[in-house]
Order: sequence, then C-alpha cells, then structure tokens
Amino acid sequence: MQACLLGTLCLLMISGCDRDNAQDKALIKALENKVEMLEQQMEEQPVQNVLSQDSQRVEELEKEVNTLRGRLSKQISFSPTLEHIAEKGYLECGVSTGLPGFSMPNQKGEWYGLDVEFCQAVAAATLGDKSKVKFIPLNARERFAALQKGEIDILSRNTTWTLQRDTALELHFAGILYFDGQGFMVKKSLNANRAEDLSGATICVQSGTTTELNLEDYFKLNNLTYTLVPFDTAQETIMGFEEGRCDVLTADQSGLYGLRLNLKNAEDAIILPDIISKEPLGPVVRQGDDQWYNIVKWTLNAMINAEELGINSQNIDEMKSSEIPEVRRFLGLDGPQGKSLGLKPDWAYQIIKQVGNYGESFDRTVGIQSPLHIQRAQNSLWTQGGLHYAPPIR
Ligand SMILES: N[C@@H](CCC(=O)N[C@@H](CS)C(=O)NCC(=O)O)C(=O)O
Repeated sequence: MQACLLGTLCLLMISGCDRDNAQDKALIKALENKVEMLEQQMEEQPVQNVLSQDSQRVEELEKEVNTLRGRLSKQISFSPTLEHIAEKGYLECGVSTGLPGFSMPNQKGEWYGLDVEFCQAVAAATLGDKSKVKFIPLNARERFAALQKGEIDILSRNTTWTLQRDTALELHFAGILYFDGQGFMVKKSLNANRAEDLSGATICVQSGTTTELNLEDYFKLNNLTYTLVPFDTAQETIMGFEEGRCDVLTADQSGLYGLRLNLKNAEDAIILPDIISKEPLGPVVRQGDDQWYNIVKWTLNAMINAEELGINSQNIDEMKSSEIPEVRRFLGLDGPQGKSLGLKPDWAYQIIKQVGNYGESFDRTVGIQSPLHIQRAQNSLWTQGGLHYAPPIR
C-alpha cells in the first residue's frame, strides 16, 4: 500500500512539475513528508502495531491523494493547440478572402472586422497581445479542410453552425458571434420587392456555402424557378452581380450590407426584407482539444458578459476597485481566475482592455460606427431584447 501511495505521489509530482501549480505542489510536498514520517514509524514498530495504529492514517492519506489527483487532472488538462501557438508566438486565424465588416484587409494589408477582432481577443487572452495573429484568407470551400488539417488554429469566418459541420466534419462551434439570416440583394430595375417576386431570376451565389443549399430549398418549396450563377469568392460574386451576370445576389444578410459597399452604384441595388434561413455565425475549432475549445468559447462569453456588466475598454481599469462580485471575478481578482482554462488570471481583462466588449466590437466593425450601419436587433444582449446570453464566469 505504501509503495502504491508513494507511486501515486511521484506521478502527481512528475505530471504537475511543469505547471504553474505552486499551491498543489506544496500540498504534495506536505503529503510526501507525511508518508515519509509514516514509513519511518512503521520501520521502527512491530508489524502488528503498524496495522492497528497506522492503517487508518494510511486510508486518510489515500483519500487526500485521490482528491488531489482529481483536482490536478483538471488543472493539468493539456491543449496541443495552446502549446502550439505559445511555441509559434502567434495564433493562425482563418478568415474570409475579404468581406467588409467581418474580415477584410485595408490598404496597408491590416485585417479588420468582427471576425478579425474575435481572433485578436483570443490572442489577447492566450498570448497577452492582440496583435499576435496571422490571418489566413480562405474561401468557403477551403475553410473546413484548412482547420481539419491544422493549417489554422481557429476559423473565424462568417461560418454558419450546422449539424453536419459540427458532427461529420469533426468540428466544434464555440458559440454564436453574430445571429444572421439569408437575404437577397436585387437590382432596382428588376422591380422586385419580395423574395416571392424572384421566380425566373438569375441568381449569383457563392459555392460551398449554406446559402447555395437554402436557395435550392426555398425556391423548390415555393415552386419558383431560378438559374444559379455560382462563384468561388465574395469578390467574384459581387463582380458577377455588378457586371450583370445575374439579377439577384443572395448571401447572409450581413454579407449583403458589406458587399453592397463594394458596388460602384450602391443605390442601384436594394436589399429585400425577406430572410429565408437561420445563419448562426460563430468561431470554429477542431474536435479533440477540449481545453482550446473552452478557451475560444469563454473568450466569446467574456466579451458578451463584459457588455452586460458594463465593463468596456475605457473603464476596465477603474473597474478594478469595484466591489461587485461578478466584476471582481471577471477581472480575475476573485473566483476561478483562468486556472481551469490554463490561462493567466487576467485573461478576460486583456480581452476587454485590448479589444473591447461585444458591443464595442460590433459597433466598430458592422454597427453604427461602421459604414455598414447594421442595427443590433437580434444581436443585442438578452437584457435588451436580443439573443446574446452568455453563461456566467464563476
Ligand atoms: N454563412 C454561410 C456563408 C458564408 C460565406 O462564405 N459567405 C460569402 C458571402 S458572398 C463570403 O463570405 N465570402 C467571402 C470569401 O469567400 O472569402 C456559410 O457558412 O456557409
């Protein structure tokens, strides 16, 4: 029994030795000392006394070791992705090839947009620096294979959460960053006001998307006919529309607002009010790395929670003197402090200080401060009648 106990302690020490676990190391040390003392006593005493006097203590010690083992196994959870980005010193983030508001390079080649800022938030949480991100442009067809093959650490590219993608493709959606739906943009000259007026139209669409699939469902269900004109990238799709290869362009509605900005004569095109699908867009990771999945999921939750708690990039330092328990836990002053995520206590502070809360990011990239001017609507917090509701940090 003693050998087994000592073996367990050694294992715990080895597996815990490279982790930042000072408290548990101290506990292990204390337990190890106790066992040593017990061993000495046992050597000095006759066997029958050992059994009667010390078996109870050995049992107690074993219980303590088991509790400790449980706690350590949680803390020692290992993320190959986190390890990999720590080694590289940056995060590889799959984005679109260029979609205004979500992910788009400016003239200096710097990426901006809601999906871009989300990756910056993950970099701030994990590496402490939002600039440590390499953006990898991917069209709709390329995106999942790039993630599966490990060419990117995260896909943050206006990607719809569906059953098939979440299961058969062995991916995890870490949450919903933007609640969207599919819409239609038409030339004014077409004189169409509703989706049902579109029978017989030629429709530009990007292949490898849910858009293409929903279009087929909608037209079939409503006994409408159409001619599909497929393209590989957003740029090609909008050019096809502009050059008259189609009368209609269909995409996620947020995408339509973004793409319309690229038209030479934006006022010649209108976005119809109809929404024909649910497009919950969110960041995606590979299955098989639970810790990484948790980090990405809680980065999003932190951005949403911060908005709800009234914490933003401007006031976060003042918030350090707050006595509100939820705010203190958010800032890592109390509570779980990022330990179970394998991150530093200030992980959430870094996200908000460097990037901002969800509302700040939304307004800057796609909302009122951006050229897209999209209303918060269903992307408001649940407290404002919207759908964003993040589980609490505690
Ligand atoms: N949310 C849909 C559509 C995503 C999509 O790729 N939309 C097009 C809109 S035209 C886009 O963003 N293209 C950008 C690109 O190909 O880089 C999905 O996940 O399938």
